[in-house]
Amino acid sequence: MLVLSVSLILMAGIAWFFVDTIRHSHEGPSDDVLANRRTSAIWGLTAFGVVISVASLWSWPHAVSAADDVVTVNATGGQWYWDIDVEEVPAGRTVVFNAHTEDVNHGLGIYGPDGRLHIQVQAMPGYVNQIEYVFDEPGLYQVLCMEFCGIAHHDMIAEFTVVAN
Ligand SMILES: [Cu+2]
Repeated sequence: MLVLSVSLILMAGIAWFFVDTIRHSHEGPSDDVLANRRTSAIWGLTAFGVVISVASLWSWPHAVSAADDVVTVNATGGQWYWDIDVEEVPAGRTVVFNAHTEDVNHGLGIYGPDGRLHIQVQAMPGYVNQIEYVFDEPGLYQVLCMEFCGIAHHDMIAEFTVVAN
């Protein structure tokens, strides 16, 4: 909702700029006022873009916790399986998933006992993508593939259990 609101406000601002420019385009050749207005608009938008970029990217990249109580799970995808190196993870503790594949791109998606998607991360050959999560609800979780990767894409199902801590 916030993203939509900000997008609509920015689009309205850009639309106003275009309408205003078209309105003033009938006033004959460009004069100092119009040139100043353009210069101000360009510098204003540039400064605004820099502020928005810095503010929105400030917290990246997310540091993955290095604390001792972090549980690490290695999840390797392939056509067509998930190889998850744990069967149980504790609830209430940070779990770091190392997502990797042995062939093509896959998408690591983790669904809870209620069928809700909790987290997802792209799994790519040649990279280890990390995502961390704290499971609050014990139960059986499923790992599915979120990236169509071939004829048996739907068979990429693995499971692990979140146990009460
Ligand atoms: Cu896949």
